[in-house]
Amino acid sequence: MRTAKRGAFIVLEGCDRSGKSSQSRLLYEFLTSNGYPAKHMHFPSRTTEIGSTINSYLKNSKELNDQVIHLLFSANRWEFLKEMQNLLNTGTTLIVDRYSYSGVAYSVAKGMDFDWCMAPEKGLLRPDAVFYLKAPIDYLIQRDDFGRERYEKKDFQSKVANVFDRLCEEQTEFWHSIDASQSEAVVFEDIRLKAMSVLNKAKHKPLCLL
Ligand code: DGP
Ligand code: NA
Ligand code: NA
Repeated sequence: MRTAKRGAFIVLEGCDRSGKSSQSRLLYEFLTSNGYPAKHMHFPSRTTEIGSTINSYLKNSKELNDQVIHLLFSANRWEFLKEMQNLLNTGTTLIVDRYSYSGVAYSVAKGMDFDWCMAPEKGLLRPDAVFYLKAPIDYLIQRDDFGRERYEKKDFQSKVANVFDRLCEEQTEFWHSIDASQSEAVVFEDIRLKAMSVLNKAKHKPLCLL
């Protein structure tokens, strides 16, 4: 694996409506307009065949058992492993909206076993940094469009948040908690500063696996 001048792998995680999509887009735009090669990705990627099944599940037009949908979400990340590896190794920074941690958080929130949920993620790339956009659930559920998809229910989101909180506490080396209840501009300033430091450090570190 080439390690010189590789891109950084940055993940944004958080509950539904925590601002990940806007913030990851802002970061992507900031990097590209400042001359850093970058790509903006989002999981689940609903564009593949697996992704289209996931979409039907999320829109409540298809029922699947908990284990099956868990493995499909994971498979959807595996579909992009080679592409992500190539981009990082050729110097492109990846800004990824959700990743394996959503995989674990949403399934553990259903009562599934943590280690079972993490197992299919083993061997995927490990991010250089996870920015956890954290805000009170009562604040998130007031946001536009909340409640349209399967998981967008208050009690369920609280359970998801508990899993993210636990991951953030356990993986302090690369998880960064961001106060997502601040204005978009303030949140972005926090993310931008942290991201630049991550980009600098990642250049000298080999890519690792989960
Ligand atoms: P989004 O497109 O980011 O709004 O995600 C759609 C929904 O799917 C959202 O409620 C979070 C959930 N989700 C994302 N990734 C996973 C995953 O790997 N497993 C499960 N069970 N849910 C996920
Ligand atoms: Na959503
Ligand atoms: Na999103």
